[in-house]
Amino acid sequence: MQSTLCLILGGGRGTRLYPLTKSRSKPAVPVGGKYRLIDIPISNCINSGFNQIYVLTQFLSASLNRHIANTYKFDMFGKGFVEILAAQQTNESANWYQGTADAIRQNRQYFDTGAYQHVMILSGDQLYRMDFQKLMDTHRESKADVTLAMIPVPKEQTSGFGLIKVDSKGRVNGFTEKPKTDAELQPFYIPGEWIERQGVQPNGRNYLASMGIYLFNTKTLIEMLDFKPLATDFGKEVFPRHYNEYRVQAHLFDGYWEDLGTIKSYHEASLALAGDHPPFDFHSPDGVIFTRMRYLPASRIVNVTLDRALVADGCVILDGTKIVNTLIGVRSRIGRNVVLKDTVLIGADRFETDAERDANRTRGVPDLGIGDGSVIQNALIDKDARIGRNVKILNEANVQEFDSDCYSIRDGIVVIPRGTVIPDNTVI
Ligand code: ADQ
Ligand code: ADP
Repeated sequence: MQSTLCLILGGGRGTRLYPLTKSRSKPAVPVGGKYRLIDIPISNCINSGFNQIYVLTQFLSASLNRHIANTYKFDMFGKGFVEILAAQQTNESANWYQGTADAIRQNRQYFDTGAYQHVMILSGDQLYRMDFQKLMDTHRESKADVTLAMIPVPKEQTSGFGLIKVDSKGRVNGFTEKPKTDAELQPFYIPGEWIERQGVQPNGRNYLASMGIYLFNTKTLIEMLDFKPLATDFGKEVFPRHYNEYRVQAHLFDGYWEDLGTIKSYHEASLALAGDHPPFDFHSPDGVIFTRMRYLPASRIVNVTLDRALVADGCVILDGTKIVNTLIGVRSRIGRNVVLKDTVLIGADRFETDAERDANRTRGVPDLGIGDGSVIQNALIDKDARIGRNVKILNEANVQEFDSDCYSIRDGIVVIPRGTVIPDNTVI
């Protein structure tokens, strides 16, 4: 009875990533030009030797199902499986998942079987590469009931995380979720020497933030989930309640780890992939990130200036275009004399034929992709958008938040939702 079940939290309502989550569940959100968010934690599990995986999501989406079914095939991974568990009305419950602990509790039938000694709970919206065997080593060596993966962060970044206090051996003796004031934060200061003793350079990072990655003994998980009043959330309730009576251990991680849960963090982390020495490297030889094979042709790039660009498969980029610090997703078609700067282009689901493009002309509809002469800066263009000719997306008024049928603005980033048509000469 040594096996470990991995449960990936695929996302609540996904409101912070809206409008990327307008027509898809969070795990299905594209990332890195050709992957989906869910590929990251699943690949980490598989690369760490954990291949029994459920993805918990709020609604069944055909595209997520298809992606998982086509990518993670049984015969590739031995006795493993990757399956989706969508919140649904059952005899026991008529509710959507109310929070992380509730989502896990509603699926206890899958781990409360006697077959799994450990349950590893992961978030579905983070970009990182981690060997979970090391987490397991810490868990075993410290004989913990539950082990939390922690990353050192500086004070400025503490407000979005669960923070811990630890004793000299790394046993957790304090937990607070998203402290709001300095007074709340103060007891969670960790001396640099403690962090250094764990083999990690603190570099001014004196707080330990929970990465939302938890390794439980199954028995402990069940006890904590059954504890009354029933907890909805791990960070808000389960850990603050139980760190005292159980052996809760911290496992330190010191690699790149970024939460992609908001438009701003998604945009920033995506653009970082296009830079020199990207902090997360899809080209790394260890830890392949899996995704669905698409059999796309290589990209055709005519007379184009590219400076810090990540270009996925199947793109066509035409004459006179200039691309700076930009991520270009699968099947993107970019016209002539276009300027793209600090922009994430998610791509398209299909290629248009010449005949379809002729028909677009007759109907006065722009082609799929970006039309000639358009200038786009600091934007996020979702799949299958049709951006006309000479469109300007510059947000010159520097609007921070806005919503309309055609576009949204989040933290100053203009987001064009999936399938939107932006007519020629539009200025945003
Ligand atoms: P948050 O990221 O704010 O903090 P939360 O919204 O609970 O936490 O999300 C954790 C993960 O669970 C995300 O992947 C999210 O998409 C998913 N999730 C949330 N609600 C869900 C639901 N109802 N059904 C299915 N999945 C759901 C948490 C911890 C902090 C920690 C940060 C690290 O609470 O302590 O520091 O994660 O990012
Ligand atoms: P993405 O992963 O970016 O959505 P895919 O390459 O998976 O793109 O799919 C491209 C298009 O083909 C999408 O419109 C998708 O819905 C469709 N598609 C992919 N696989 C299938 C399938 N097995 N059956 C039907 N449609 C599919």
